[in-house]
Amino acid sequence: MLNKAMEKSLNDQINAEIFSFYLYLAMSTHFQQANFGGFAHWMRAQAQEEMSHALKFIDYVHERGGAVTLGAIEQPKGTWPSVLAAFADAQTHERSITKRINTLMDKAIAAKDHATANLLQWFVKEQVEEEATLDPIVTRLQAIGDAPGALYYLDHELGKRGA
Ligand code: OFO
Repeated sequence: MLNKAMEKSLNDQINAEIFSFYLYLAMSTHFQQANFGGFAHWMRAQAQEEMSHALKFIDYVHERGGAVTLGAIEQPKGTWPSVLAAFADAQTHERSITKRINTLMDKAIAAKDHATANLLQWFVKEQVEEEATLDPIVTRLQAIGDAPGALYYLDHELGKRGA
């Protein structure tokens, strides 16, 4: 059985994961409207991954006999002034999610909640991957600047992302 404080923290994280879904969906629609089909595809795949994170936490809370309470989701931004600005926002967002996961892990360890710590271990590893995926994209976009050829090449490349 989850303790109440942990149940609340996990519910907050479910909200954060759904916000992540919403943020990347907003970026995807923004790119689609800007005719960057590859970036739009990449962001949609990212959004789907975020929803799977939310569902993983939801399933876990239920498995532990806890209650899921779905709250309001903050409205994400709708437009970005450049491709770099959107991916830099994604990078900043992932770094903030990493901090959240680390804080959750600290709480699970302090509460001697080994099961939750075990679940969070998966997310610790996932955050390493998420940051490692975004960092080089942001670095490339910084190098590309406004060069349209290179931008469309990267758009094409990111459009090949699998699920
Ligand atoms: Fe982007 O990893 Fe979940 O939020």
